[in-house]
Amino acid sequence: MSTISPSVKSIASAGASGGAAGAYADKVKMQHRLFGELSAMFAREVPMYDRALVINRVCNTLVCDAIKVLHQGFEVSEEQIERTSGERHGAIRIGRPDEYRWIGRFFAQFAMEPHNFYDMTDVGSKSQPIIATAFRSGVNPEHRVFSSVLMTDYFAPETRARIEALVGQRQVFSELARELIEKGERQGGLDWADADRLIAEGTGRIFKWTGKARDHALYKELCDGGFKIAADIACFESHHLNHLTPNTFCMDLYTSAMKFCLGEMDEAHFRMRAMRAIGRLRTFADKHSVRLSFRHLSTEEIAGFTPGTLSDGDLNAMVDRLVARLGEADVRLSEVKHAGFKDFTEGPSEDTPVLLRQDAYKALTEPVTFTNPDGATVQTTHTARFGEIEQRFYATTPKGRELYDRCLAIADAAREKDASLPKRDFDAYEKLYAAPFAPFPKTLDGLVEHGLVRARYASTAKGISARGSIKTTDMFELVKLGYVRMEGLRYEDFLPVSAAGIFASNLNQYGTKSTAATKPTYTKAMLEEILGRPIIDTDSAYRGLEAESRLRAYEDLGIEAQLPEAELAELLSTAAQSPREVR
Ligand code: OOG
Ligand code: NI
Repeated sequence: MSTISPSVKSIASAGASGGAAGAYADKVKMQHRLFGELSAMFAREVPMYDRALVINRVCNTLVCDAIKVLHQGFEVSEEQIERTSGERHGAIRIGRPDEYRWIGRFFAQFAMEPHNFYDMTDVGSKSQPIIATAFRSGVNPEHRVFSSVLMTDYFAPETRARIEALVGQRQVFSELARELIEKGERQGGLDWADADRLIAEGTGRIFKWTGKARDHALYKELCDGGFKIAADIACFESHHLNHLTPNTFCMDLYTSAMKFCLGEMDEAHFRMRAMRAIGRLRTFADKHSVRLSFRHLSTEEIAGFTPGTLSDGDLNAMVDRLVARLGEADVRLSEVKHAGFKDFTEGPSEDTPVLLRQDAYKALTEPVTFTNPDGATVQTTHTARFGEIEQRFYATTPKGRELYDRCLAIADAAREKDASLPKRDFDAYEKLYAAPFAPFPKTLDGLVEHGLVRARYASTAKGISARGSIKTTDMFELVKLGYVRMEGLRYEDFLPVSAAGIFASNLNQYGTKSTAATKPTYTKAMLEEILGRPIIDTDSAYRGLEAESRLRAYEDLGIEAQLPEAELAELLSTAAQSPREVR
């Protein structure tokens, strides 16, 4: 009898959402509906967003066409592309601790828990008076919201008092929203009618852009004093989304398509870039990367695909189709008011599949009506909302993360030394930026072998039928024998340095130095206190997922008893950190 199974099973059932489920709406389904509605809201608010989604959809479909050729047997329906393209992350900036706690309680109704502590006051010259966490599901998350809260004690007492007085006047959560959240907490869930009411509170009030603000004098003073972030938070009426980011299957194709549609890149140049982006899929779109983007497919199904060749003729035909489609009226971005696209993508070089890559069209200048304390109104503009895009890759181990941080620092420095290179000679720029990432292997096998990224393991039918004759517990060996299948774990979180870059670039202000007598220090415990709930550390969560999958695989193969006792104990305790599904 296996010594592991009882423990694994008890780990697996601990923390499940419990008895009330069933009577109420599935929280993950609620989450999908919430983000569908938020996306529709944002599309109404920001025409650029809506059109960029069409471009993303066109590019993603083309990537699917290429993968169909490269992996015979790969099938993806329109509906699945739609679903995969529905993944979003948003960002909100909050003014008061009590508002922040309501936000935490709101997201908990949608099975979204706080993951990681991001201290934005501690990122060098890009520092902002902000601490944050991101709300998402623990298991297979599709949506997330980076949620920050303004730390007013970062400022000198007089500024602090004015910010607090202004932000203290508003009530972002209506009485109905608060009642619904309390009801959900009491009952352990909400029925669909209540769920829809709560979602409507989100799109109709909590996350909605109103174009209305208060106290223009204070706004101006804060902006001029270098505290744009405080102005962006304190003077507005809601926790409006400042961006809502879809995911792309191919960053380089999407960014070139955007620049082409914005009129920043001519057709000949676009053709060249599109050819290269799609052509690179021949190397990069291996089976493991297909699994990263298409989660409706199991590793088992993907293993069954047979390799095909994408000819230059195929490539040409695809690019022709793309150019024709992007010439249509619905994606003529040059006709929409905009501030252009960023010159380069943040994150690892295009050949290094770790963590995430992000890019964006720049923040739009939008009309705002200020109401002053004396009742007078001021018509002006505010520039903060922008159009991010992202592509997610493998989650790193601490060793992988450390290597990434080192490579990134070198690559960033090289880029800064010649800031106009991306515009002058993109090829040369790509080479320059990729060179520092050379220490990273470029495939999942290599990355796992060097202990740089996390993976998940599962026994195969072949392995199970070999039960009793298996003589090794070495995972690489087991994978080689075909007894175990490996897949990379996708990185589901944010990166403080790149988040800091986003604050800096869309506020058009590098960072804010503390004006308090001594700069306060902030801790995860402080944010947990504000939230009233623990913040999950995702390093342990990824480690837990990996360990739990190992245990299961060993158990399926009947080789857990071959593990040294200490190793087994270690695996069991690590596996206990694995996130539980809440529905
Ligand atoms: C949040 C920035 C963080 C990301 O993708 O890193 C973020 C903000 O600008 O409020 O969304
Ligand atoms: Ni973002």
